[in-house]
Amino acid sequence: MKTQGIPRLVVLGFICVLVWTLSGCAPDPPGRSGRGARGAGSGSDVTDAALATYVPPGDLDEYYLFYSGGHSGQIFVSGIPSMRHIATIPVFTPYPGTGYGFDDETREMLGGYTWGDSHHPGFSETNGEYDGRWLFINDNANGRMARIDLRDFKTKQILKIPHISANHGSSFVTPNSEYVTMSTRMSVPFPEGTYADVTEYGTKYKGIVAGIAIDPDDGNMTLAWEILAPPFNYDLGDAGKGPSDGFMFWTCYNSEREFIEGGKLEVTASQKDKDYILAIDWRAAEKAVADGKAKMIGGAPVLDPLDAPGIAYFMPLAKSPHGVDVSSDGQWIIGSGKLSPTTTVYNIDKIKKAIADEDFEETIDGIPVLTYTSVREAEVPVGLGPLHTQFDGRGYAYTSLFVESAVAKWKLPPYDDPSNMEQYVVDKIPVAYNIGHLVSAEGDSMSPDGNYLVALNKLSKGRHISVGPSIPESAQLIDISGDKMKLLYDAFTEPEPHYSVTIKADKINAIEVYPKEESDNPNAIWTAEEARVERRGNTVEVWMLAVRSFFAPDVLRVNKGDTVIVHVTNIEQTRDELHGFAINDYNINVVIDPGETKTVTFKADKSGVFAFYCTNFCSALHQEMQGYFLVKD
Ligand code: RUQ
Ligand code: CUA
Repeated sequence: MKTQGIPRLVVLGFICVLVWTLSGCAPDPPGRSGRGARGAGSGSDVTDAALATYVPPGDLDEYYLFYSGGHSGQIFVSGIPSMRHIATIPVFTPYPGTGYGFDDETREMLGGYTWGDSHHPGFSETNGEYDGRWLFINDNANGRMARIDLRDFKTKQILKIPHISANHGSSFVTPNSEYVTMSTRMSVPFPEGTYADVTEYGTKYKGIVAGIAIDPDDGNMTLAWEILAPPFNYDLGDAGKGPSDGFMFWTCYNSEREFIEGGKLEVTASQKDKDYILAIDWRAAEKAVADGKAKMIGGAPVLDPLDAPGIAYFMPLAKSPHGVDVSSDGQWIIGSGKLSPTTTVYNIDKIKKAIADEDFEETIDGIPVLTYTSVREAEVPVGLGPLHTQFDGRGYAYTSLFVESAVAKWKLPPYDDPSNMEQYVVDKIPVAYNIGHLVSAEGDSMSPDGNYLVALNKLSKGRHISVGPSIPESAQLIDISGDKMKLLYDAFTEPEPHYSVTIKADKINAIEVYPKEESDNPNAIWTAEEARVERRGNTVEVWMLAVRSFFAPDVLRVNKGDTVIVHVTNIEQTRDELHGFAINDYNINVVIDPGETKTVTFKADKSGVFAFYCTNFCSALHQEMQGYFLVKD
C-alpha cells in the first residue's frame, strides 16, 4: 500500500478501534446482525483480515483488478486489496457515463450492436510479463475482440472476424503479444452464413480457432489465420510460455460431435469418457499461411489440418473439460474436467516428444490425437468440479472447485511418491458459493506475486443487503502468502464477471489529460475565434469549443431535415475537467475529456427549440454551461 499523507500509526490506531468495534466488544450497529462483520465461516482472524484489506482515505491500492462484465458488455475496474470499484470501461455496450457509443467514432466501433458478452480479459505481454500497454477482451456473443488502451482506459478497436460462432475461448495473449486468440464455442455450418440442418451437425458444422495478430507498435489487431476443427465446443484456452511458447491450448467438449434435437447437450455431450485439449503450434500455422496453404474464405485465411499437417494436435482429457492453464514456467499444462474429481497435468517435454515420435492414438479430421499415457505427467485429486487453475510462483497451483465451492492448493510436479497423490493437495478453503474462475496477482504472467487470490463466485447467496431478485455477483479476496489460505474480504460487482486479471498498480501509467500538443484531430479548435458554423446544402457543420463554463457557439440554428455534424473540443488541460454535450430529446450525450475532440452526426428530424447542456459537473458555474439548438420547420 502506498501511504499518502496520513501517518501510519494514526491509521493503525483507527483500525484497532474499528476492529475492536466489529469484533463484538461493542454492540452491533442497528440493523446489522454482526454475523457478516465477523466474517462468519471464513476461519480468518478478523483483525488480520481488516488490516490486510483496509486502505485508509488517501492511500492507494496495490493492484488493479479488471473484471469482465459478462453480458453487460463492459469491464469493471477495482483495486486490490480494498476491492473497491473504481471505474467502468465500456467496451461492447454504450455507456452514457463516458458518452461511449454516442459519438460517431465509438458508435461506428460498436458496429450496430448494443451489447456483447465479455468473458476473459488478457493483458499484453513482453517476455511473458504484463507490460501495462493493452487489455484485450472477447465478445462471446458476436465473434468479436476488443482492445483497450491502458494509457487512457478506453476501448480503441473492436474487430469482428468471420466464421467464429460464440467466441468463448478467448482472449489469451502469447508471451510477446504476437497473437490474441479466438475460438468457436458453439459450432455452426462452415462457411459462415451456410444453411445446414442440425441433423447434419457432425459433418457440415465446424469449429474454428483463430490467431489475431497484434501490431507491436500500436496494438492494432488483424486476423492472421483461422484453423478448421471438428464440430466440438471449444471452451477455455491458454497460451504456452517458456518451453511451451509457440503453442496455444484449448479444451473442448462434445467430442461426440452431435447436436440431437431435444436430446439435451448436457447428456449427449458427456457420453464418451474423454474429451480433448486442442494444441495449436502457431508458428507452424504462421508458416503454413506463408507457404500458401491457407484458402481465403469469406475474407479469412483458413487452414485445414488435412492440408497443413503439424499445426494441430489433440490431447485426451477427462470428459467435459473446462479450464486449461499453463503453469508460470510453461512446463505444465493443466486441464480440468468438470465431471472428474481430478485435474490432469501434462508435461510439455512429453508433448513435444509424442509429436516427434508420431505417438498418436488416432486422427480426427486430420488432427492427430497424442497418446494420453505418453503426454500425461500426473492426475491430481483436487476435488469436485475442478474448473480453473492459477499459480503463486512458488511451485503451487490453485484450482477452483465448482461443486465443492472451494479452492484447492496443490503442489506442481515433480512428485517423489506418485502412489499417493492426495498428499500433494496441501490446503483447501471454502468459498461462498460455487466458484468459477479465480485469479492470483499477476497470475497469468511468468512471475506471479503469490500474495493475493480472488475467487470469482458464480452465485452470491445472501452475503449482502438484499437488492431484489437480480443479486450482485460476488468475489472473495484470499491471502495466499502463507501455507494456509485465508479469506480476507467479500466484494460485489454488477452482472456478470467471468474472469478477471490483476496487474501491479505501478505498471500502468495512465494519462490525466490529452495533451494539446498531441492532438491530431483535424477538427480540433483551441480558441473561441475558431468556433464556427458552416452550411453546405442540407448539411450543417459545427466546430464547437467547450471550456469552463460555456460553449462556443452556444446557439445552433438549423432547418428540419438537415444533417448536423458537431465537432466539440474540450480545451481544458486540467485533470478531471470533463465536459458533456447533451441535446435534450435528441438522445445525444457526448462526454469530452480534457484535450479531446469528439464528433457527433445526426439528423435534425424534430422541429422546435431544444436546450443543450454540459452533463459532466465541471465548476461552480456548471449549471450555466448551456445553449440552444433551434430547428425550424
Ligand atoms: S468460463 S467458470 Cu466463460 Cu471462463 Cu469458466
Ligand atoms: Cu462543463 Cu459541466
